[in-house]
Amino acid sequence: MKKFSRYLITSALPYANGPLHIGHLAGVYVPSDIYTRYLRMKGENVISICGSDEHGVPITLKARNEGVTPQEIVDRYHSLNKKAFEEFGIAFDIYSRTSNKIHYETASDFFLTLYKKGEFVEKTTEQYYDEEAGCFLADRYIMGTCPHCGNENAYGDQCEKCGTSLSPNDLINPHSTVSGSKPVLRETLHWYLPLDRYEGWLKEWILEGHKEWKTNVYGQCKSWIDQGLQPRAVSRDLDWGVPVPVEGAEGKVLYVWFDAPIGYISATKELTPDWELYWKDPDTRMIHFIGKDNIVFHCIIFPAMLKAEGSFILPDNVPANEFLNLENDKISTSRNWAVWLHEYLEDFPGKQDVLRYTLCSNAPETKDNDFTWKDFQARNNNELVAILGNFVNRTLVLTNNYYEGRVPERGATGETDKPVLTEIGKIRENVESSLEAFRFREALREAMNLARLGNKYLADAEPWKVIKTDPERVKTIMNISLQITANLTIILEPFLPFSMEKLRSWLNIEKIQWNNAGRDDILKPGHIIKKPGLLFEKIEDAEIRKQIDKLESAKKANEAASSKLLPSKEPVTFDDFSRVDIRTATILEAEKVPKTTKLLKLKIDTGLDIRTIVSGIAEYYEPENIIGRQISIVANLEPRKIKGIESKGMILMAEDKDGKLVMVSPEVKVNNGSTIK
Ligand code: B3M
Ligand code: ZN
Repeated sequence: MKKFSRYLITSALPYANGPLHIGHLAGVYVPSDIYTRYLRMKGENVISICGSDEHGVPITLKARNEGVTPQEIVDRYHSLNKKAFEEFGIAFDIYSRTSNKIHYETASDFFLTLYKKGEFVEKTTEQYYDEEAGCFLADRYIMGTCPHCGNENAYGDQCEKCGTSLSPNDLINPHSTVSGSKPVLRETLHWYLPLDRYEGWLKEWILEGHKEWKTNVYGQCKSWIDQGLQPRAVSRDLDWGVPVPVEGAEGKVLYVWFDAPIGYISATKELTPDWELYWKDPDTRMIHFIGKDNIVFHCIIFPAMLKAEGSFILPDNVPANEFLNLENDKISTSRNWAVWLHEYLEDFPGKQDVLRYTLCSNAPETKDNDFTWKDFQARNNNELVAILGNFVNRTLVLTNNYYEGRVPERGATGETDKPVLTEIGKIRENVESSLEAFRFREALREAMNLARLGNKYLADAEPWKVIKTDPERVKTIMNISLQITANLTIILEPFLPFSMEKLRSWLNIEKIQWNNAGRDDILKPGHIIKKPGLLFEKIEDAEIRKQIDKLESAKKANEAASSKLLPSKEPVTFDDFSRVDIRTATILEAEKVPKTTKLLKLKIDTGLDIRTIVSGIAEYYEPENIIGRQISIVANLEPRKIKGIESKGMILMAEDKDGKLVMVSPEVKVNNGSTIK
């Protein structure tokens, strides 16, 4: 692989509209920090960039709900999150924010460069406008009845009940969440990035040029490109964001996903006057650390923006992780189903490395993975305490007891010593190749093999017995064990920075450069070490019970909240009801709708005809499991286009106690087309 002279590491800018949780750390920030620390230990020229993403509708919505300004929201969470990253040792070189002046200037200039080059397509479309509030309505500011499941609180972009992704025009009886009034359609001008024009280049750059990218990343890029890229609007009718810097754009701001990635550039400008070396010199290797939901923005849209601007380098790799679940359920801010970083530190003060270790050991690197408190306890007690902590403690205590802390001379090495000394070098190479391949779970497992090696060596050599008969032999055993301990401070530093800082202080050494890892003479005879403390402490069942109880009460609170039945609707006459034609039908075929996570396309036999229905049930049913199922449908609903597919009718679904949708089916097989009355 090409040798680069410097590294630019970016980590996804978290939205400043809520606290950070373990999913953020596992998906993005622990891997990014491991890789950055590793590069620094190798003496590479590396900068690590991050900051708060402070625009976007979720922030303005939260501000409105709390009756404060968006600035107050982002100020609150910017400082909370910045502090949480610092407390977890996520060692960015800068943690900036996109409400900074330098970002407004940088994003405006970037837009103007593309605008003057004629890179944008200008298009006037009809959007919902609230005449009472005097503003255009972004998707989340419009609510109405979902045409699929009848949920009366569906948003303009999505029905959170059945999961169908919607556009505002789909909603029945839309109303503005700002004034409550019925919005009207008004023309509005926006600027579009013509991604379709970059399809050929993206095919070449990614599908041909970056076959080495992780399969989950490469696969998602390929499916987006193969489906054909569409122009994307880069502006919105909002009053919170970077104003569109051209004449006639009053009341319009840059779309948050246009301005946010430019936040990496503005943060770099803030950090160093040499920012152009990092962003424009082809000898810089740029790596984006993100979660899988950000792949399209970092692999397709932002690179197309950089390509269109023409003077920037492109990302060399984007090792995106999948999602972390918690106790077998999706982490959810709104359901308070999370382990919040600031709360973790209240319950486990000083145990940042235990969480870093667990989240790296279980990282969702190739598929979604699950965090459980039981596993957290096991990782700590059975690995950190019983292997790493035990080996280090014995080595340092015995050195203090036998030699008053002085590193002993090593005598002739025997048959049990030589393979151990060779293995130290091999483990360093294995850790290095895993880190270079962004396989952090594997790298950590390999690094822990060094602690396993030391633990076994000491247990087999039994210096506490041999000391009585062969004290010279014990000097060799302890010297080798001390060299292993010194090696651990190097190869575990990227993963467990707090613990390795402690261990270096007990060994009375400074941080050692990576290229010394594998050596068996780091600690010279006569070097004096200090008395050790405990590197890790056992975590008791009661502490874990407390965490699981916390989650149980969150679940109960959610059930209480979601069990509130929707208020009954206005009465209807029998004539009204009899106009709705509800029938039984059977599912003949089922498949996922591409580029959506919630929609299934079904071919059904209604007894009257064979037709297609698109339904937001992909989160609850696998296509192959519902072929042949008998369902109930509204057969005479006006046909509608959903993601380009004509859907004729609606499946009747009910919500179970966990808020999951289940089919409403006849209790026995009946003829298709049988009227439900
Ligand atoms: N604010 C994070 C998210 O989607 C998003 C990342 C921006 S990185 C430029 O949760
Ligand atoms: Zn719905």
